[in-house]
Amino acid sequence: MKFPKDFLFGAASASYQVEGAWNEDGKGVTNWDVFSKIPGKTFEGTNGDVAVDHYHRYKEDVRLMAEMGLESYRFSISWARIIPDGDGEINARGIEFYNNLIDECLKYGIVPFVTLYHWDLPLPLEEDGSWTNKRTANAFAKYAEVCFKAFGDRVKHWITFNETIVFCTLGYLSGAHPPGLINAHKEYFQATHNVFLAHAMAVKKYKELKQYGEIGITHVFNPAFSVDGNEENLFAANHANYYQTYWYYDPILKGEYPKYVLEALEEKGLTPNWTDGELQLLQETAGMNDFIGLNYYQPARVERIQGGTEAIEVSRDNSTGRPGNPSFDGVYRTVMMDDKVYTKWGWEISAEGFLEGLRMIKERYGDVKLYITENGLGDEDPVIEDEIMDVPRIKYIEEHLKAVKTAISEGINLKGYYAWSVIDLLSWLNGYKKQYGFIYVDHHNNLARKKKLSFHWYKQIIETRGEEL
Ligand code: BGP
Repeated sequence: MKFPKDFLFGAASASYQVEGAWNEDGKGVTNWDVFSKIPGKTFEGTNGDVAVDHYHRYKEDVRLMAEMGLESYRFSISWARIIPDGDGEINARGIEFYNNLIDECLKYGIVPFVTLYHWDLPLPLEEDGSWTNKRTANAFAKYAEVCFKAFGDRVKHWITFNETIVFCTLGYLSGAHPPGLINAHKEYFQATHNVFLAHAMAVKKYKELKQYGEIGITHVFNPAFSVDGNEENLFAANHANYYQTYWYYDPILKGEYPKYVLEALEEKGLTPNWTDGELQLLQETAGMNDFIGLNYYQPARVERIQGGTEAIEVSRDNSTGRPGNPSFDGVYRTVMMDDKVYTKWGWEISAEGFLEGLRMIKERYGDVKLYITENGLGDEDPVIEDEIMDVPRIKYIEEHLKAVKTAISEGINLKGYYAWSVIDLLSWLNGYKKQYGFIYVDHHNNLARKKKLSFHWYKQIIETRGEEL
């Protein structure tokens, strides 16, 4: 079977991780411009000041994407390029950069799939309470409108937010991302609500503008499975799904929060500060979402914690996705299992978990349109006689694309796949050491680009529309 004609084969990036040019052409300073420079926060003190210089080399990069046969490029807009202080004047040079990037994609027939927020927040908003302040949500809605009006004639696929769970969990529970708070439970839930609110406002505005494209949100897709058939562990996995998945997906797709979590928050005094009008807006806009984007890297293997709350021990290292952390409420812990396979960074490799999770999504949310907006292997790529032989990446993507194919044949409404990442880029907490791209960037030779083995492989997959998978 070939993949359906309307299925998009893509790859992704994010502004802070590729662009560089952090203080050029009127761009405002962001939370990450500051946070990454706090000693100890990032791997070997890496930051995105230069990143892989996509800002200046986007033409070369898009040309390589075209050569690979890429059908769609998912990238994010840096809010601070468009509105430098987050909530004020528009910067024409910022608009110009993204106009150029979009036009460059379209020149080759590459469909731009645009994320409005991939974690780089203008500093004045960060300093004014970040996502715990409703001002940030309102400012986001205005920024989104500016983007729809500037780019919406050519951009027909919009993602409001990337992975709310990550920037809120790392920002308010483990302190590994800005604003760097630890165990701030109340702020954590407040921030998530304010993001959903901002999303709802942007979706409503987009529909009012009648641009006839599609809009949705991208969430982490981290389905939780019990380590065994033990009742306590099964309970723990269900609990994890409520907090890690349904809390995020329900307000978007069902327009309301899951009661199971709401009741616990009420009891603990953690209910976000919200108005009836806001809750109504979530209801009103739920049906307007055209799709949901899933970023899948690994499932969660979960066991019940016996004997009360475990303190979260906080470090950069245990915030990088490796299992082993207790949940914030001390109910469960994620674990590594002897019979599973892991990447060098301890992320489980499981295409089966992916497929099972997709079935879970269909069961709970019906036929909602899905895109896999990220999936890929972080590795230190093997170099053999100057060639980047990233065979493990090929294998990883191959297995996951097969799962996508099976899902489609089962009637799951999946319309595209975006590998993370199109090019090697800055990993937020792991520097340049952890590679994901089809295109290699040589940090010892003026950031020169080079095609990896996976580049040729993905080209072939796209050309044959995955027939042999
Ligand atoms: C996702 C983010 C990406 C990217 C990816 C890989 O959570 O959306 O921006 O960073 O994970 O993560 P890492 O670089 O930590 O391996």
